[in-house]
Amino acid sequence: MPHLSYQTAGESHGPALLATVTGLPAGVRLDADFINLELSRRQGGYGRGGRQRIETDVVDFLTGVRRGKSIGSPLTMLIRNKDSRLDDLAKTPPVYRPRPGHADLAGSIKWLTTDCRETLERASARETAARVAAGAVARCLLRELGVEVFGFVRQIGPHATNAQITPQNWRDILKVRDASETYCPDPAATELQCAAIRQAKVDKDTVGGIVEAHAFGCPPGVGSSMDWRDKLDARIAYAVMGIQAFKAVEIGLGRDCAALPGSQVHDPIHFDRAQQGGPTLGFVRTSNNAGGTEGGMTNGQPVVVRGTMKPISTLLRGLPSIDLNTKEAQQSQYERSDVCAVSAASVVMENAVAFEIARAFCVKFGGDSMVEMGTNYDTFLRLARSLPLEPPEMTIA
Ligand code: EPS
Repeated sequence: MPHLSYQTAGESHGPALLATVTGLPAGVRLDADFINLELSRRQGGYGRGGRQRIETDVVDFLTGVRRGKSIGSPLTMLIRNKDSRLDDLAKTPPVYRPRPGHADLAGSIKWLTTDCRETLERASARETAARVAAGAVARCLLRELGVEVFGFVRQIGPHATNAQITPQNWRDILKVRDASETYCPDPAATELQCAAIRQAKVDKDTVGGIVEAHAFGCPPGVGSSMDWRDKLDARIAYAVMGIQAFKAVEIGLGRDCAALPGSQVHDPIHFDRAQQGGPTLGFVRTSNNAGGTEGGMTNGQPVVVRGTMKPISTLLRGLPSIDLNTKEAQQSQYERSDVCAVSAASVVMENAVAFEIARAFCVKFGGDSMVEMGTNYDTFLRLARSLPLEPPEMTIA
């Protein structure tokens, strides 16, 4: 059986974007409204450019679905681009002055052309719409197993929130996030973030930030420590670093663990019989510095991921660059873009993280249908709750 996987296709100004999800069990209820809501959230956020006023991203299921449920075959989704003009030379002219920070220079050399457009059309963050669609499909599967993923903006420019997210409060925090123009669950921080974006626009500059995703409801033991390629934290890091403009990823305490002693980093283990029926199986922690993963596996605590997005590399005022044809010094070219896309990036990361968690669930509890997968999952939980399965071996002194 193939592993749950996805591929995207499409250029920013081509006719459409495509996402193909393979390895999805049959019988997953595909909530088109939810998928489209995630797509529209990705289009939003303070600081977005003119493109989002043109597009209304919605999925068309082309393959793999019958009567609203997956049927086990490759699932293809199409998102049409209204601003489709790739072959129109007047509307999509060549780009000869690469933008520092963008894929322009490296791509042009790689594909032996001086026209950066051939690279930038695919490198554009427009492609993330297809990734959100794939991640939202994965979340439809995860929901059937009681797993929810919540993403938000932690910081834009220097303005951060110190909101604490827990399994108990995240649904309330989600409402505060949804009321924020920057998707930050903190009205005071939102105001400062919007002001920073406004100032960047005046300065013809751009701003980056930090986004965070929390996954709730994962039991211990999803992922693996047997092979580095199957470590869940490694897979998540790979997926997050694959998002346009991301320069860092952290799990839990992340790089802050470097300065602290082990006694302040590692999360003490307790057993709470009252919580045995829940996804933690009763193995609770007084902190979650590990961000829900130990040894590449979930440990029953929320999976906590942070990603850092650099400021967008398309600046209205340009940056020192060259003309690739003449090699003469020139300011980099301006293409319509966003001043800040950190809010959109929070939606992209939460869905990209969800996909990796769903993938690991399919590896551990896999089956050809959701019924089979659900049964495997329940069996695992039952066995894990009845540990030890055999009386512990005693050593005789
Ligand atoms: C984007 C669409 C693009 C850009 C942006 C993201 O549309 P256009 O190029 O037509 O304005 O606004 O792309 C980038 C940030 C980039 O690096 O290329 C979208 O739909 O998210």
